[in-house]
Amino acid sequence: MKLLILLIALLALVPTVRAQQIGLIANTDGRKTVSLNGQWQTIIDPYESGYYNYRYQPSDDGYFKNAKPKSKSDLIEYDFDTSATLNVPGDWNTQSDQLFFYEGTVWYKKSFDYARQPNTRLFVYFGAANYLADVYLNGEKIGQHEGGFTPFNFEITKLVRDTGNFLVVKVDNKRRRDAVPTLMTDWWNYGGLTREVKLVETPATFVHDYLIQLEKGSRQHVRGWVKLAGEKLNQKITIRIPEAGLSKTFATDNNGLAAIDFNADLKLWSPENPKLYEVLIEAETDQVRDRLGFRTIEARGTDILLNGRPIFLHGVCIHEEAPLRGGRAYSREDAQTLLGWAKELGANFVRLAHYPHNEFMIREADRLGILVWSEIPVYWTIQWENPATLENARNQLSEMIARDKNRAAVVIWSVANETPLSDARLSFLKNLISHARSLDPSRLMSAAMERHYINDTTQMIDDPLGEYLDVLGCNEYVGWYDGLPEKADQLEWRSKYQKPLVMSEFGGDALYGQHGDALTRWTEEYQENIYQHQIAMLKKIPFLRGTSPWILTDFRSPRRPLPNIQDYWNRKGLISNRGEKKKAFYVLQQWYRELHR
Ligand code: GCB
Repeated sequence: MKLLILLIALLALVPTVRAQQIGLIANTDGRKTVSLNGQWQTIIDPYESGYYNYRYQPSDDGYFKNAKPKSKSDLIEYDFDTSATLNVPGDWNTQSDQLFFYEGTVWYKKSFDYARQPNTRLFVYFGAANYLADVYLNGEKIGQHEGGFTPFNFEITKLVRDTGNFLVVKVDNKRRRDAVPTLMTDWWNYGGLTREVKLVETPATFVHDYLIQLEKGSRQHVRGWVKLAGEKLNQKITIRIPEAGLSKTFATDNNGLAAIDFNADLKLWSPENPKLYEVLIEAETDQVRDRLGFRTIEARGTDILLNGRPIFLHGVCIHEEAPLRGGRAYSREDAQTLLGWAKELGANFVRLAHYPHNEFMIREADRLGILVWSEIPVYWTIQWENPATLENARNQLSEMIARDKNRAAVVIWSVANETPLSDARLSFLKNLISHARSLDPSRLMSAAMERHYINDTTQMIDDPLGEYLDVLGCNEYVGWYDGLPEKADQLEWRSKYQKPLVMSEFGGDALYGQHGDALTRWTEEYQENIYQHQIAMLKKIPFLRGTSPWILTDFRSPRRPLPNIQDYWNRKGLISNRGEKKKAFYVLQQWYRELHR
């Protein structure tokens, strides 16, 4: 009896099984996965009653318990199983009229069975949840994630059961002053589980992450690392590139880390020939495969060099909005349509604004040979002095780089868009830049900076941030917010820095089908006029090495209410939200065709 009491007392001391957390698993594509996409049961919870009790304390009995009445007298005021459903992936705003402008909490629930094999580990992986996600499995909290555009995963090995699992996610897209982005943006705050959700199975010790790429400036030397996670950290790692007849073996250290270093004669990836090699990363207990391109990217003087040769980035900005269907883009087909239009425009480059886009975009860009600028939503007026805001931005940057660092298409990481000058801002952004460089020493760093007039006809680029960047980015709206289109004709651009400039935004609004003379706002002719004068001006900037006008397609914005013209759309698209090409599209296309020759 005493023994029994002792045993019960001991058991009470054992903490409840808590799920472990591990950083992002690289390349879940190359693994055994089970999709949790499809309809999820959802509860709209504007007061967060499923999370807080009436004293506004976190409740032990929240909706994450997925409770059911045990008797006919039991009182339970929610029921996932009879609630409405939403499709995952997908924003909630475009799936239900009552959620169109909604900003708050929605609870999602999905049930699943999973017979886990011995010696395997299981993770639940989210492509993205905007903005704050609290994740529970079988009534237990497994983690929280902040940031609406980057992937995350939680381990559920110990909590998962063969049958009857319920995964509950509280997704909250309320804007916050201290968040990244902050309260004010010029894009729709689409909420929800906006990207795919899946279970990822791995061996007990597995290839957690890797970086395999050409060393900066070298066209033969492949350098990188492979990292194992698990108990058996000392292993042999073989990197194989069958098509190149390559097989190289390395050993991991006690932390499971192996340095990769070998010479290879590989066809280089470029927009003209986006060559991808199948690469196998084989450990003793695991193997993953990936398709990798090999290329170098450098900035020298005012030039951008791809594979050692100067290149002009002729591109366009894109928001992650689904063409034709509307709402957040999330699928390979969405990526193919958007990047297909960019190709038709003659682009070899896209700026994916203003946050990391879904992985299909990057993978398709890799396949199509389109160079990518990828950025985090450090936009306008972030809280520069708030250490938690900095930590949040650093984390979003880490997650963006963790997911996409092996993609040849990505050549530029950008840390900020149009942020106002101050010492606090500079030290915040310097911190992000050195963080990115420590995670990925090979890519170019940029930001859309501030610039100003030193007289009526001279624009000066001397933002102190420029000193820390490899590529200068500038947004300008001469002809739209800044004078009339002709103003561009007299404009001269100067820079304090001997560095390449990408004009990362310019343009103006036009409603497709609205016609008039070239000085009537909102007409296709006005927009066309802007592009004509802009192109003439851009051609005269000696240090210009790229352009990404604003923007490929019209996109939703709560800041754009003008009836019958905007109707909550930013109309700066070269293509309308219905896929119709405006006149300016053809003006730009013609210039890009000339550049291509
Ligand atoms: C900008 C912003 C972009 C806006 C655009 C506009 O400078 O970077 O997010 O949507 O201007 O249309 O005003």
